[in-house]
Amino acid sequence: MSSRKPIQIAFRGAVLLVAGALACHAAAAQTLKAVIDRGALICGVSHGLPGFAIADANGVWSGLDVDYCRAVAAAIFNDPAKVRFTPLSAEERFDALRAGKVDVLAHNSTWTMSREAEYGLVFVGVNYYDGQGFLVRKAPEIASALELDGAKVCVQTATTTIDNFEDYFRSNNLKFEAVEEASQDDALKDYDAGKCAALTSDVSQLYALRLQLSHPRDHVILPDVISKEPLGLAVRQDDARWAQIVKWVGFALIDAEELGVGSKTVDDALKSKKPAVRRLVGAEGNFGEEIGLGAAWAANAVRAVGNYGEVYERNVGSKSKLGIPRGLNELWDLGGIQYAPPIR
Ligand SMILES: N[C@@H](CCC(=O)N[C@@H](CS)C(=O)NCC(=O)O)C(=O)O
Repeated sequence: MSSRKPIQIAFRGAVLLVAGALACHAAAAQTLKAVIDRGALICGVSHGLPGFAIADANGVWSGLDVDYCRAVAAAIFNDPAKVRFTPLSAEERFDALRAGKVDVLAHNSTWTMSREAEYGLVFVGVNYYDGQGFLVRKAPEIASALELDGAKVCVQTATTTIDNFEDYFRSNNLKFEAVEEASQDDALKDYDAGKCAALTSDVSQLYALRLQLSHPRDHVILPDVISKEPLGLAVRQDDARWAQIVKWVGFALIDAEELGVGSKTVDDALKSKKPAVRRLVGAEGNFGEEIGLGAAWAANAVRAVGNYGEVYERNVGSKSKLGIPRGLNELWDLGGIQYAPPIR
């Protein structure tokens, strides 16, 4: 039996508790170090959604989410190839992030309050402002989702999609039957096989999914947008420094577009006399160092993937098969809502 007095034992216990808490905190704040030690960022992405994250036959990934992962890798390593992609289902994505299987989640995920609260994560910006819509077979009698009364609708589970869709039909007093699948592929197959009158999903996904149908031209996306789907990257809540890094890489891509700095002009920008450009590319100030990176963090990210406009156009915009107009994702000073705080 211990001969120590209770007060000594209590003191020792308190010291251990404090030490434990500090150790925990230190461990949590180590994502950047873990990434550097590993020599690669691990990014959780979708299984395969054209425009956002998809691997080709050689295993080379592309997409808007993929480019954000590459931009973070470039900001850290000056090498956009230092990233490993972990495909995750909609159901497993947030648990995988919480469990530390990925450093960042870039999975066409909608920023919602409950996802932050329940999964201990934080969204660090919006890389695509989306909304939910409906894909239907072209038919003169269906011009709006309000005409889908009594319809069977194909939908993927474990998404915001299914909740929005039920809210919309109920609030408009419409009857519906949800044909649910755990994967988007199966929901698409059901729709293509004629099991449903409509497929509902984020509008950007509908553009991508339509291309995979047997006869894409026979289908239209209805004009109704029934929800707000701000899609963004998420990280764990317990590493504020890491959240800052991923957040500011995203902001840098948007600021770069606003300042007219792109993948082809970033080296000229190093010689610019404009203060905001000089701060962005690291010619003035020590913004990169302040978040644990090098001075060229943003210049390296932009050189690797381009500014936000380039990333958008290449993956989902006019230069891609999807051809989605910029719309809400245009910069704030050009009529959209993409807006990044200044680097200063
Ligand atoms: N933005 C919505 C919808 C996301 C969504 O539908 N994701 C699908 C389409 S990529 C997905 O992750 N599918 C992959 C899978 O479940 O395996 C959300 O965050 O819930």
